[in-house]
Amino acid sequence: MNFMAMNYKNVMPCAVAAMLGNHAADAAETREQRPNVILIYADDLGYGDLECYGAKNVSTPNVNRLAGDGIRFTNAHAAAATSTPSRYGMLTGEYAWRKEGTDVAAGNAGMIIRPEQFTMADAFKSRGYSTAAFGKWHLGLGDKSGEQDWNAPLPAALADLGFDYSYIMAATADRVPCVFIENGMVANYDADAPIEVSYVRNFEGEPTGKDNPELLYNMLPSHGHDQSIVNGISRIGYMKGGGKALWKDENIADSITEHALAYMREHSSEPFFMYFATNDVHVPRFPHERFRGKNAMGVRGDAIVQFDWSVGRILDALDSLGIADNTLVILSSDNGPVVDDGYDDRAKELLNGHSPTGGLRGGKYSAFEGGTRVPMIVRWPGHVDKGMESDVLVSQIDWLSSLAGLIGARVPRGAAPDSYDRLGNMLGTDSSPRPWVLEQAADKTLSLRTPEWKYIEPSQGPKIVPWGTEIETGYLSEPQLYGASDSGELENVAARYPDTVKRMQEIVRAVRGNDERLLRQLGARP
Ligand code: NG6
Ligand code: CA
Repeated sequence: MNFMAMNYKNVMPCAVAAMLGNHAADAAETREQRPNVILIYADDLGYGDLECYGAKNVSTPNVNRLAGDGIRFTNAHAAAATSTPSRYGMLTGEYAWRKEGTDVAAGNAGMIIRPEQFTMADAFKSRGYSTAAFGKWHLGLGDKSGEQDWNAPLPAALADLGFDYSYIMAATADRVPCVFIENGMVANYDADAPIEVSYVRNFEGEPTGKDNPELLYNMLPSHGHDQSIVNGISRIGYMKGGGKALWKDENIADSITEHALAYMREHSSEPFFMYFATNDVHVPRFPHERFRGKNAMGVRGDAIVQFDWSVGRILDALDSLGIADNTLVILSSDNGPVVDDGYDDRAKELLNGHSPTGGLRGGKYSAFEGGTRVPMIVRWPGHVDKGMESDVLVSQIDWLSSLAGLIGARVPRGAAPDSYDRLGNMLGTDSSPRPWVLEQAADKTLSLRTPEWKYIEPSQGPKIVPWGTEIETGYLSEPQLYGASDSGELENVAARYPDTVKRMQEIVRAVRGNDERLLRQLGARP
């Protein structure tokens, strides 16, 4: 199959010609600019969960608008199939499997990216940008796991990673502490309700979902999630206190979005970088009442609509501030979708024919494509053509170096070792695919995808994600190879193409060993 010829569709031929013809000039021009950059990063939003990616039963007009004004990628990948390693890779340009302690983090994990590491935010700061992070963090806070004093400024937080301003959730909505952290301190701190957090034992006299199910007035767990109760929902981990600082689940999207809008208003006259990481559509799905009960798919559908609403608010703000043309917006997701992720929210029963992965096999956690192939949309009016679709192979691991390239930031030697400047792919000026992308499943099994193939290395884990999600892991004790046209990864052809398997294994070995020379020898340097 000729992928090069297929890379750009839905575009008038003259637009394609103009775009390709001006490639060099465009690149030179864009590299001298400092547009605002907004990363809209959804949580657990699947490849098939947006209307413009074929979602059933849900309309996402604001994301449609973004896609209509930019490029919609159909072969974009997160670096990992769960949040912490995916975000770690995206923000540092280093694969998470290279570093210990990057699995799904507890809410009291110490800060996983260390202050001395170079991050995407550092790149923007180095070029005079104002930088900010909103929403889901899930990369630890403070110096040491389990030793934070949540009642005082945390000794290590996002300011140490290049973010001037941050308003974040420490981990996930299903993990304590259930409070927002603003610039390294609990937001709306309530001195009458000091906060204590433990992932080891409960605090005396505090109810839990396990012992006090009668207190779960908002939602019941289906798996795990039976420890501390906040807002009638039990979570992972134990916490005490919080008082007025505790979030209300139905207001999380509003809080995150309003803080982001305030930041945009304040910084509209200087270049800014904003990492806008939504809680939607992660569990517990508890959208605001104004989105509730409207969707055939129940709360999971409502949460997708709420996500779309947040996107709309950001796009509207860009318009009303008059900065839309000078803002590069990237929208994507941290990993693939899951339906039952541990709360009894009827998401599975109510799918009504919708496929969150868009027909891909597996889902969140898994080595199959459903784990890591995600939506990705890029808009930059005047620089990226409108209404494009691209099947060029891209990975979030390259965002750091690509965006650094865009704004002329220098990446220090040794930093972001896995991130390559593929800006041309992102902006649609270069249709040559990355030779491969590497994906990490929940148990760190690696998969390698090239434009023609998908290889999954042998591993020993269970066939199905063990905690009730019903998701196929993709783990098998022998090598798996699927042709790109077999997008459902149904026919393992490894035995038929031993040379291809061997080559893919060599590439994985070269990447694992950080062996640039071998990569070059293999003709596989991105
Ligand atoms: C799992 C949780 C799941 C989710 C996930 C992390 C259970 C049974 N499951 O352990 O609900 O929180 O971790 O999701 O507790 S992620 O998107 O942040 O990686
Ligand atoms: Ca996630």
